[in-house]
Amino acid sequence: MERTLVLVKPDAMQRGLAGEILSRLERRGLRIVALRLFQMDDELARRLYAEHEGKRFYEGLVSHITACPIIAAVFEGTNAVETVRKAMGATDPAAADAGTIRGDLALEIGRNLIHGSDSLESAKREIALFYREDEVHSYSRDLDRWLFEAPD
Ligand code: 3AN
Repeated sequence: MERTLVLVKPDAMQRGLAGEILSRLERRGLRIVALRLFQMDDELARRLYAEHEGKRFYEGLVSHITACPIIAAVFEGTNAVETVRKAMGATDPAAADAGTIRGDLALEIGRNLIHGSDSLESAKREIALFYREDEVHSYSRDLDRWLFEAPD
């Protein structure tokens, strides 16, 4: 079982797409183990996007992600990191496949609706930016045995 961080970004919140985005991931079978609505401050945004510091789109990225409340969620499941990345689609929605969140619902790279951790290592770092360990829940659902061959 893997865990991954998902952010429903300000453009998605403003467009009323939070439910749709969370629902797509939940219907895939992933389990929500943490969820919160809150507004990121400048410092947290800069920590989250540290790898992009200095790039020409960096300041725009920071001001966009802090523009209004967002949803930070942790999803858990088999191959959660890769599964969420595939469901998101390519970073640039223009290149994202139909059937993906970005390919179906977005047009531009700076308005691409969703963030998902890009590796297990990033997921661990990013989850820790948003949640204490005891805020990420461990639980099972009755249907898990119909989704996971080895639920525990
Ligand atoms: P992803 O969100 O697919 O993991 P990253 O981590 O490379 O993509 O980029 C983080 C965010 O930075 C993207 N979601 C996008 O909003 C923004 N971004 C990345 N590359 C560009 C770019 N070339 N121009 C504008 N914004 C970009």
